[in-house]
Amino acid sequence: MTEKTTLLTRRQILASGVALAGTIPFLPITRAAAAPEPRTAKLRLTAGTRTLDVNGKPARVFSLIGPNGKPGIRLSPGERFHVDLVNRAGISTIIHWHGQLPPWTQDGFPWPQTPPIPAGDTHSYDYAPIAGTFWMHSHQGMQEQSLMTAPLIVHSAEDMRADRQEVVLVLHDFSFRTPDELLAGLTKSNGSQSPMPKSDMGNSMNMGSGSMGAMSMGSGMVKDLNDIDYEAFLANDRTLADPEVIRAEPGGRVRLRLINAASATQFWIDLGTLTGTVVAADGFPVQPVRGTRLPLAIAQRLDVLIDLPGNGAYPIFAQVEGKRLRTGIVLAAPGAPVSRLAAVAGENAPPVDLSLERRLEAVTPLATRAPDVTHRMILAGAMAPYAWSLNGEYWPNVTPLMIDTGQRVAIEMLNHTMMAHPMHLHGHAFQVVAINGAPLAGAVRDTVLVPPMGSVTIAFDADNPGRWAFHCHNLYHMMTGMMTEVRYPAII
Ligand SMILES: [Cu+2]
Repeated sequence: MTEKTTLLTRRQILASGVALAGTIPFLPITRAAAAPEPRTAKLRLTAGTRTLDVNGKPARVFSLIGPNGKPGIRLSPGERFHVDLVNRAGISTIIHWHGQLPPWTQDGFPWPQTPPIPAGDTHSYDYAPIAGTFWMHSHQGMQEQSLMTAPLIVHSAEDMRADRQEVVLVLHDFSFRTPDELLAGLTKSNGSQSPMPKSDMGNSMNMGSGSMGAMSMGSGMVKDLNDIDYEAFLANDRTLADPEVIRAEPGGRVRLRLINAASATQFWIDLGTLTGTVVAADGFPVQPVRGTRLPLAIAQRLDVLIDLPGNGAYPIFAQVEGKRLRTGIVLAAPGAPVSRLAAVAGENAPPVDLSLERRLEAVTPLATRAPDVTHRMILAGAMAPYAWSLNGEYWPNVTPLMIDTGQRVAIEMLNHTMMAHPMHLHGHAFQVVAINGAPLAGAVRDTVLVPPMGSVTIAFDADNPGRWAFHCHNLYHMMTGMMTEVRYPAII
């Protein structure tokens, strides 16, 4: 709670009328810099189960509870990720620290060398984390679909100086059906019997109607959206029927940490009457970009600075692409009345796109260098039969992409499908260097959306030897094949 202390200290100084100029401008900074004393004790993270209330009905889901009894882990500047993961979930599990860059044996992927943790066992992790907004989720079976996810927030020294109230917003898609039922519905060949409204749609040009979740692209092409009709969309585990209300100070300055932890849903963040400033993508700082409606693909994060303009209540919505459905939270001044919010927006949201990606620019880009090796990857697949592939291969029957330590590696991803694919590389932060063939000095991040029939090129330095998963983060695409391995030599 160092941050809170620092924050209050500065606010108290401000409230007392003492000018923060002249002799003491850096008082809070000095305190913040001196305050974090790296803990040597291990933190305890417990994988378990819990019961959520979703629109009045109980739902049994997984949980990841940190040392303070809240979901996930928050680290102070300089603190190591020194964690005992205790498996009380009643089933073997393994947790991936999404976007972090640990040695590969601590990445939380079920390689033969790093098997899942049996029920009842404890496994220890110890690595130097990178600062920013990250998250954690199971990489075992379909546990992530059952909400085995949580925030992983690593504070920087700059965070502690900034005097901003931190608000974490985690998004989920939710169904009372099990992930197995949902997957079976998608892969069932007889679409007319399927509970999935899109299973008969395929990769075709003929539009369905009603809740089909497809959208005209204006040129006669039809883009597929939303494989699954979810029953609820959660913001910090709650729907808009009973949203979380976070009390901000009047004129409050907020750092909103957005995490799309959904299984198969992409959102538009809608700040309503507010304007935010995007300052980080997937945890990595970007040059500031102002905006009110921000696309957030599956597994991505955005840090958005918001200065509340008054003493009112300000909803932060997340609207499902291609639909009117939305979820959200409310930022409200103390005592400000909060009116009931409609869970349905006035019109369908457009498909999540690269409009923001094109504007993002890393604060710390890769050093200028030509790639030593360029891998080309074809993203293929369709709704019927429901199966998705990379370079024609279906996980786990894949040929690893071989890279070598010291190389600058480029991967050109060509999407030959009518769906967008949020592609995530483990163990490396990459820079987005081209969109549809047009060069870009874009964001450094860990997950990028490759739009239907579009292409995105990423580049990174091969500096973390190991076996690394590279996959679509739409979990039903991943489960039906859209995953491969990036591997260094001499790692078996
Ligand atoms: Cu995909």
